[in-house]
Amino acid sequence: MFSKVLIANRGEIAVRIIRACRELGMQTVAVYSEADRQALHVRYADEAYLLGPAPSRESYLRGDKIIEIALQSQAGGIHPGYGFLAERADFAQACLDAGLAFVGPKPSAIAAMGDKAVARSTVKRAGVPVVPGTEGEGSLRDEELLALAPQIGFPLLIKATAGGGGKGMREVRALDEMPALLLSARREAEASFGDGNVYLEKLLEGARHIEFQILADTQGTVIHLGERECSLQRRHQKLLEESPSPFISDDDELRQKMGAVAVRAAQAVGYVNAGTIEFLVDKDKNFFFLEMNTRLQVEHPVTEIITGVDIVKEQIRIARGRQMRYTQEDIRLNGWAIECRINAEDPYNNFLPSTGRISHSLLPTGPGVRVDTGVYPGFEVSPYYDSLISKLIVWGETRAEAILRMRRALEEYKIVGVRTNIPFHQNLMDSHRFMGGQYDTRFVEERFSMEAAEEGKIDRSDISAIIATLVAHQQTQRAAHIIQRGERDTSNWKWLSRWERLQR
Ligand code: MV4
Repeated sequence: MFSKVLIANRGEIAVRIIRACRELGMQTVAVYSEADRQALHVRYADEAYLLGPAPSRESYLRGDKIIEIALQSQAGGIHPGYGFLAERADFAQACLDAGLAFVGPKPSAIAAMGDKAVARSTVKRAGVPVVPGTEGEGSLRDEELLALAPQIGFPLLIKATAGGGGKGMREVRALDEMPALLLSARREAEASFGDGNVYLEKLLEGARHIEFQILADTQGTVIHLGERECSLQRRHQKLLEESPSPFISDDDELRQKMGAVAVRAAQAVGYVNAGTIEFLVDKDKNFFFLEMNTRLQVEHPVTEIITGVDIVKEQIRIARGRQMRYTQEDIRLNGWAIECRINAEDPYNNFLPSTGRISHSLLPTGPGVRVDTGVYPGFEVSPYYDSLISKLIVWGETRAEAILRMRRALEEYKIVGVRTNIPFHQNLMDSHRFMGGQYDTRFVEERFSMEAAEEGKIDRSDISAIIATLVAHQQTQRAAHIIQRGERDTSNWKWLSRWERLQR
């Protein structure tokens, strides 16, 4: 059984994985690019090896070199983190062929879920609801797609079978615009994935993006760890995640139903290790399988915080062939967790990536606060990788307490040297729609602007606290009661207790 793990990643997630290994008493091997000589993950690991030049293609995507380093350093397993090689079935297979454990699912499960059309038909056969669309897994020609489109109905979406991240996705409002959109979708998919194959799905408008965390061991036990609300995103980049989802938080029956379906979807491909089932949920709480992510996700901490399960440690135990330490009945959701992704980017300039040396930094601490970071004062943020520099996660007994705590933590957090999206998160925490949990996947792009948020910011927290209470409960009689009372004292504590009284 292996006791040394190579971490095939960088940044905050590499540090996160090293910490889990350390707690398990396992040795760690880091790999790094020329841009990451001074990186935190290199310092934290027991050993570190240079992969090559900064561009990912020449470093973190060099699966051959990474396997070679694992063998030389006598690591017995490779943890891929997220991104880079995490969802490459060929890499997972190459690890197994070299006699290394891959801390993740089997190559066959990665491949089945990686092809979105195969994933759709596989889970559908297992009784999982999917959005109406084209059936089967082979490639369809334009004439066939054009003939099927009217049966599915408009508006619809063209999606790349190799897809993910919205690449190669096109909205089609009418049949006559479809040939041109098919052409551009195929071109984009070909350029992004080297595969121009596409399929069709009916477009669900104004839906929420809710995902379920799955854990499965090699003995056949599959459990879910509840959901995460991931609708707050911009251009397919998530900005904030929370658990539970405000949309289903009070509906445990729906949660258990979706969770059971998520487990069934994972079982349909013989899934082992940690994974995530993404659903779209419409206003009427109908839910549909969207895709499965066959990796550890950026937002896994919100689930860890409310379940108490260390997902990364559990991943490693599972990869060592151990039985899971939990059954479904052991899993309880306690309180509320929110994660803000802190990116080196300028929210006042179209979220343009920001690079440079971090000269000073002060991390928020104290009760209910966790920061997963890959940087420190003196570190140079380079343009070669994604702009995520840390994740700020808070826990509260209730959603309101978590929001107030996040406000406090964002205020404490100081980073000098690069621009960050912290001001964006601060404005978001003051947004009435966010406070009321009333947002879908279009919210940030269509209804939120930094300028509008900052107009009349004087006295913002008190005013917004009252309005949040009202917005969240505008349909209820009890909310009307509060308006009539017209109380003036609106300190955070009063707001909190009032909101919580209303939510009971
Ligand atoms: C959809 C959809 C609406 N209807 N499918 C976006 C990326 C890819 N993972 C799937 N995506 C979507 N698929 C149907 N049938 C809306 C989206 C979508 C979305 C999904 C999750 C999170 C954010 C999103 C933002 C825009 C569109």
